[in-house]
Amino acid sequence: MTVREFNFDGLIGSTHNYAGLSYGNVASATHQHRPSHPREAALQGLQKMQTLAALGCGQAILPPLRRPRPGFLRQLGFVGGTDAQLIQSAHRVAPELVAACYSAASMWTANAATISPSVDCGDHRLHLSPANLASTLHRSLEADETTRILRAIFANENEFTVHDPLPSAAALSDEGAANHIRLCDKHGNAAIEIFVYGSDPLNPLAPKPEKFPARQTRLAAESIARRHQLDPAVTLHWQQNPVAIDAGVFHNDVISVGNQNVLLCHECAFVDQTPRLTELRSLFGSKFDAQLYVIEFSNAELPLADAVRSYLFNSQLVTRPDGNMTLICPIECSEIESARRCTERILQEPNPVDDVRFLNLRQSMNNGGGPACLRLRVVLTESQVGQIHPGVVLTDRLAAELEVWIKRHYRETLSPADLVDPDLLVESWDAIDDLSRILGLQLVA
Ligand code: SUG
Repeated sequence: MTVREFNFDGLIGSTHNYAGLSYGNVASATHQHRPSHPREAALQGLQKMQTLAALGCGQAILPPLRRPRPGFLRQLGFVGGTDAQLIQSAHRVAPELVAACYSAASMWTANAATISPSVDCGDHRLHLSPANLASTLHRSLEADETTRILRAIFANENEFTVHDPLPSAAALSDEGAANHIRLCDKHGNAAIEIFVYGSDPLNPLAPKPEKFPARQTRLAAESIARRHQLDPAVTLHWQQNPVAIDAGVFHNDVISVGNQNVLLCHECAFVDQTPRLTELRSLFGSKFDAQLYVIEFSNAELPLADAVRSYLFNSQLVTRPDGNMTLICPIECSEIESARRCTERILQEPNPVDDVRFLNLRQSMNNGGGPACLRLRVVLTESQVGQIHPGVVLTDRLAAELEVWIKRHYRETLSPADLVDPDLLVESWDAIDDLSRILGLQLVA
């Protein structure tokens, strides 16, 4: 069957700012309260999408959520005649709550949902489980809106099932595809799906991080695999190494990345890594007539701190139409010596990766979001491609329109104090109204 992998990138929203809301995310804490550059951020993200499209990869966008979301402040008991007054009064008491209602974090669409292509699923529909993002307050506000948008884009119920997010409970905390790896020989064949969890609330004896929170639970991952009707024989649940979480690896996609028959990982990625990888090799060998390339990096080659600073494993690994692979790295990987050497090793060793690109995504990186955070992978059959909402597929024309839209609506600079500026609210909502028109998609509930 002809299939195509699409990357749905988050179009970076006009309220992109550094509020330091994500405990355990080192970059977010480091850049807290610094001015951000929303226009530059969005153009950097668009540039990445265009690079992928030029490589021949399927490229689409997920729109930013409408921010601010003053209804959240009202739910928490704040009052104000107008939304601007409400925001100002809440800001006097709790600026971090105002930052949460202004957050543009939906840009990191690797956390929007977990996707299982139809070929992996018992009912042969493509399953999407929007993430509840229950472990951080600002991101938990994304789940209902993301679900609505995914239902509008993947509307055909004969082809797609968009589930509700899992109940928003600590034991079911789910961060989406950032903790999910799909390995196979070809995208069109049923794959091995690996779910990586950070904590196992039903097993008090499981190892735990000591410093930072584990965001993904085993119970959430198992529930998603069940809903997606995955074959248990090729569905693996691995635990993320708590040492990595304590070093700032808040999602698995900061310590490993897989695509088809290639898995890049740090030696500190998983609990019991050696037996896990042995099990994977044997499963892959029994299922596919293709070689699995596991490229593991030692702590000596790439200290954990450098893995987190460079975001090497948050590179996007994509298959080009010629069958070989390109690694889209953050530019930091070319600047940090250890990470740069790792990219050289990948190119030197025999494996399908023959091209490495370094992209400047610093505005997103400063909040802990690299190339792979900014995209949600969706493997679609030819007929499913025709069923998604066409307005979100990136064409040259849409890219040009988005560039004009960004330049028209986005500020150059945003400081934390600007979040109480009533003009920012109006500007941000106008931008979303205009985007609804460009995409032909109703973005306001
Ligand atoms: O959830 N940052 C995001 C970054 C998400 C990265 N995604 C993946 N690894 N897939 C997060 O921590 C920062 C928000 C702030 O500080 O304002 C933030 O939410």
